[in-house]
Amino acid sequence: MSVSATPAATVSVPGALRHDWQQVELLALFELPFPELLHRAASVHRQHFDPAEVQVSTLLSVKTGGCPEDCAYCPQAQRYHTGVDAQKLMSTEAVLEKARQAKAAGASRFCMGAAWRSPKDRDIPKVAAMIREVKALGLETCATLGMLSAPQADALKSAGLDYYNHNLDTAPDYYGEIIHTRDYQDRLDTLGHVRDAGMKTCCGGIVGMGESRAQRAGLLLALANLPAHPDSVPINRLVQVEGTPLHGTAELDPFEFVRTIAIARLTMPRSMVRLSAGRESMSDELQALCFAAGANSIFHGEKLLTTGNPDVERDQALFARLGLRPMAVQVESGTVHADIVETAACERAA
Ligand code: SAM
Ligand code: DTB
Ligand code: SF4
Repeated sequence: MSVSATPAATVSVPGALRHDWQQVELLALFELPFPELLHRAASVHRQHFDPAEVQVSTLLSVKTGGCPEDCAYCPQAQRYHTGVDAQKLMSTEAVLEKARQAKAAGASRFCMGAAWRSPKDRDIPKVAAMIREVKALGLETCATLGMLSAPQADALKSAGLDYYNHNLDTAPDYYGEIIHTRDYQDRLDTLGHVRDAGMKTCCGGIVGMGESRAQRAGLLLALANLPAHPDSVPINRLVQVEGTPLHGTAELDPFEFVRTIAIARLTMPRSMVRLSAGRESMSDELQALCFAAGANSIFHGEKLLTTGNPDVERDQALFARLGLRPMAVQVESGTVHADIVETAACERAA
């Protein structure tokens, strides 16, 4: 099959910002020969970013486990027996200590996650205090706390929150297989409140949950056709946790994962595409293919929320081997460089 046999994939101007993607176009991209898809994604990546730079975020679970929702992938849902114990919201001082460590270890963005369906109004001042103090360290701030009302979004913005993470998780037509305790529109509403409050959005999903290729395209379509492309797009590969309904799901073909990254890059050219959960079980070669396909962000540090992530030494070695460096960020107090970078540079020089 020649490349020109897929006209829908060739007519669009590469790299242009569009919000009118069609399912047929995304499917045509998925069907491109792998080298052609990578070439297109890598070309678009270079129009907007330095392909040697990777944005580095650190995650902290500030409120773990005991969640009332039924997300079929999630180790923190109370109803599944996964061995994750419910804990209370951490103190601001304990969060700050972790944020200082994350900064020293090279993170430029610190993301605080809570296993809530949505925060209670009485939680907001506590989270706002964390946000204010983490930001005062010179880190970009991100939070993921579940559904937000418009006033809650405004309050978090006033505390200095830069990003709010809220994922669509999967395609609209697969969503009902995964979550029953909130609907797709609830997620779109929260994202609307976050945008209206003036915060940046971090929004992506999970692949490898048994969805079809058309449904992976449907997730990317829903993300790319949001009123504004998310500033960050985390693409998670399912971390299978014993006790969750999705434990035992057939593994996604790694090349299909790379295709998903490439099409996220092509359809949301200016967004940070984050190689998110699931990296621990990826080979260095698979991660390298993802960076070549346009991924330019990672979670750094040995833990995600409750599950593992590559250890710091492995990431430093990978950055050094691939010639990647952490992306600098502009914060009010100046430019911050992540030092996974410096370590990698030192190792190269040695
Ligand atoms: N409770 C809040 C919510 O659901 O919005 C915030 C935390 S929740 C853990 C954040 C995201 O983590 C989920 O939307 C999902 O995309 C991702 N996630 C959770 N468990 C995962 C798993 N086992 N594998 C991959 N991603 C996962
Ligand atoms: C996102 O999309 N992935 C991160 C972050 N946003 C909050 C969470 C991944 C969680 C993986 C399972 C765990 O560690 O509990
Ligand atoms: Fe709760 Fe979030 Fe896990 Fe769903 S993904 S069960 S809302 S912590």
